[in-house]
Amino acid sequence: MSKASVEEIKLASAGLRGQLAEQFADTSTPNIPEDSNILLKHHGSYQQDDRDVRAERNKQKLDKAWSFMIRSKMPGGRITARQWMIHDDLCSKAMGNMRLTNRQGIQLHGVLKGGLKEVIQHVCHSGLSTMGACGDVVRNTMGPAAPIKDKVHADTQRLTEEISQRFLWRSSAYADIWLDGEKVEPNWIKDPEVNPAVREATKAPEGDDPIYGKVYLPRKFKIGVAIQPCNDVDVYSQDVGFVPHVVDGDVEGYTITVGGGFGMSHGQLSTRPFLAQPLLYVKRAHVVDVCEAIVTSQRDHGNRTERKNARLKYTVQSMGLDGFRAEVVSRLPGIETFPPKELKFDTVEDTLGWHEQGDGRLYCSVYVSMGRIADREGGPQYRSAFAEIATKLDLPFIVTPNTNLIIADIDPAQKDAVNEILARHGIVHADEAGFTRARKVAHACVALPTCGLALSESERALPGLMDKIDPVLKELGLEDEPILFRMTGCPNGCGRPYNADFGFVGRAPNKWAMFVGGSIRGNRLAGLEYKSVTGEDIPGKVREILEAFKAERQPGEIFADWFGRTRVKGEEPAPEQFHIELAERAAKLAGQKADEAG
Ligand code: SRM
Ligand code: SF4
Repeated sequence: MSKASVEEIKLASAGLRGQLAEQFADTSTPNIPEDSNILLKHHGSYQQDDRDVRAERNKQKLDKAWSFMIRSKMPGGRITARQWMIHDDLCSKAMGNMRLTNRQGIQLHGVLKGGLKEVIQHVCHSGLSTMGACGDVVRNTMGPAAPIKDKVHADTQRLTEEISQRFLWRSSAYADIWLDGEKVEPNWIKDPEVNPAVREATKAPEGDDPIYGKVYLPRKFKIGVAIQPCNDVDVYSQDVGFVPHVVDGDVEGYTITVGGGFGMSHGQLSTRPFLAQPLLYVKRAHVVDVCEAIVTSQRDHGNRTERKNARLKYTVQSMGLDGFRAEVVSRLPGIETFPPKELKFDTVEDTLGWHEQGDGRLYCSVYVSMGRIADREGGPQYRSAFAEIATKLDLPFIVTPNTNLIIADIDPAQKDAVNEILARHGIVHADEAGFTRARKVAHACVALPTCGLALSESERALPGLMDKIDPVLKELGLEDEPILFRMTGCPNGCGRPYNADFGFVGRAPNKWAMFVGGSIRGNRLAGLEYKSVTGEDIPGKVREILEAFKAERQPGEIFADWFGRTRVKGEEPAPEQFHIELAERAAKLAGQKADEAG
C-alpha cells in the first residue's frame, strides 16, 4: 500500500482527531506512527528524538530516544506571571529549560510520550494553548513587542488577538484528546484565565471547519503586525503582514502585505525565499475579513500536490500579485479596498534595556542568549531570575521576535528590585556586557540536538562564532553598527537568515552556505556569497567584507546601505524587487557551479 499523503491524512482525520487519543493512552511504546505525528503538529507538538545520542543508540541497535516538543501560542508574545510560572514548572517534565521562539512563542523540548497530555493540559489551564501552534493552519500571530501604551500599540495587539481567535481550528478533538472532553471541562471552564476562544473552538463538532474545511490549509500560514519604523516582527518574511496607517494618533486602517516566506531546499530551484509584497490598504473595520479572504484564497488555490511549493508565496507568484489581489477582492463584496500605503522601516532590532511605556510604568527588555531560558553553569541563571520576578513582583512578560524577554508594566519603584534580581543571577544588561550591537540582535534557530531536520548546529554554534566576530567588529570600530547576523541549521530558514546582512544556512556538520546583503530593515534578500564555509572560515570571511565596508562606506552609511550601493545596484531597489536580485545571483552561482564542474 502506498504511503498516505499529508492531504489524505488530514482528510481522514475527523477534525484532526485520528488515533491520537488511543496512541497516547498506549504506554507500551515511546513514540507514535509518522502519520499521527502529522496530525499532532496541529495540536502544537512534534515528535522528535535526541540526535546527540542517535548514532550511538543505532550502533547499539537501540530505538531512537523519542520525545516530544510542545509549542505554546501567545499572540504578540504576551504572557502573564502566572502563565510563565506554569511553563517554568513544566520545564521539569521537559529538558529542564524552555526556548523562546522567534515567533514569540515558547517551546518545551524532551517531553516523554506519557507526559505530553499533562503538559498540554497545564498549558491550557494557564489560559494559553498549543492549538494550531504548528500544522497547516494559521500559526502564532506576531505583533510589536514593545508595550507602549498608546492607541496604535493597543490596536495592533488587539488585532493579533482577533486574528488568533478567528483562525483557531475548530473541533472537539483537541478537548477530547488532551482535556478528556467533558470530564475535565468543569475545571477547564471554571479557570478564570482559560481563553474563551480556545474553549469555544474545542466545543465545535469535528468535521467541516468553517474556515479551513476538511483538509485545512495546503501548508503552514504565518501572520505578523508591525508598527513603522520598527520591523521587529520581520513583516516581509510573513505570509501576511499588517502595518497600521495612523491619522491623528489613531489607526485608520492597515496596509496588508502578502507572500513572504523563507523556506527553501538546497539544490531545488523551484523553492526559494520571497519577501512579502504590499497587496492593498483597508479600513480598520475590515482588516480581519480581508485576512480571512486571503486565507481562504490560499486554501482554495494553494498547491496541494507538492508541499514544497504549497506556501502562499508560491500561490502569489503563480497567480501574480494582481491576479491574487483580484481573487481576494472578489471574496469581499461591499468592502472597499485601496492601494497600499508606502511603508518604511528602520530596523528589526529589539529595544533592549529600560524604557518608559507612556503610562508612568517602565519596561525592561532583557537579552536572552539564543532565547534559551536555562540556568547555565557559571553563566546567566535566566530561568531562576525570571521565575523570581514572576513570583515576587507578579510582572507580565513579552517574548520578542528576536527571542529576548521584556518584563513589562514595572512600577518605577520596582526598578531596583528587578535590576537586583537580574544582577544576582548573572544577567547583565546587553549594554553593560560590552556586546557589540550586532551581537545583541544575532539569532540562531534551534537545530541540534532536537530538530529532526537540522544538517548542522545553529543555536549551539552561533554564540561561539559571535565570540570571534565581536572582536573583529570592535577592532574595526564597528561595534555600534547595526549589522544583522543570523544562522540556521538547514535551509528551512527558521532563523530568518535570508534577509540578514550575514546569513549562515546549514548544509552539513560544521558547514554552512553564507548569504550576504540582506538588510537590518528586513526588506532585502541576501545573496549567496559562499556555498560552503566552515565555522573556522566564517570569522575571516566576515572580516574581509567588514574591512571593505569600513574602507568604502560613506559618512553615516550603515552596512546594508553600503552593500546596496556598492554590491547590489546603484540605488536600493524596492522590497518587492529583491527576489529578482536573488534569482540573478542564483543564476550566477549556477554558472559558477558549471564552471567548477567543467
Ligand atoms: Fe521553523 C520546521 C523551529 C520559526 C520555517 N521549525 C521547524 C521544526 C518544527 C522542525 C520540523 O519540522 O521537524 C523546528 C523545530 C526545532 C526544535 O527542535 O525546536 C522549527 N521554527 C522553529 C523555531 C523554534 C526557531 C526559532 O529559532 O525560534 C521557530 C518557532 C516559531 C513559532 O513559535 O511558531 C521557527 N520556521 C520559523 C520561521 C521564522 C518565522 O516564522 O518568522 C521560518 C521561516 C519563515 C517561513 O515560514 O517561511 C520557519 N520551520 C520552517 C520550515 C520551512 C517552511 C517552508 O516554507 O518550507 C520548516 C520545515 C517545514 O515546514 O517543512 C520548519
Ligand atoms: Fe530545524 Fe532547519 Fe528550522 Fe533550524 S532551520 S530549526 S535546523 S528546521
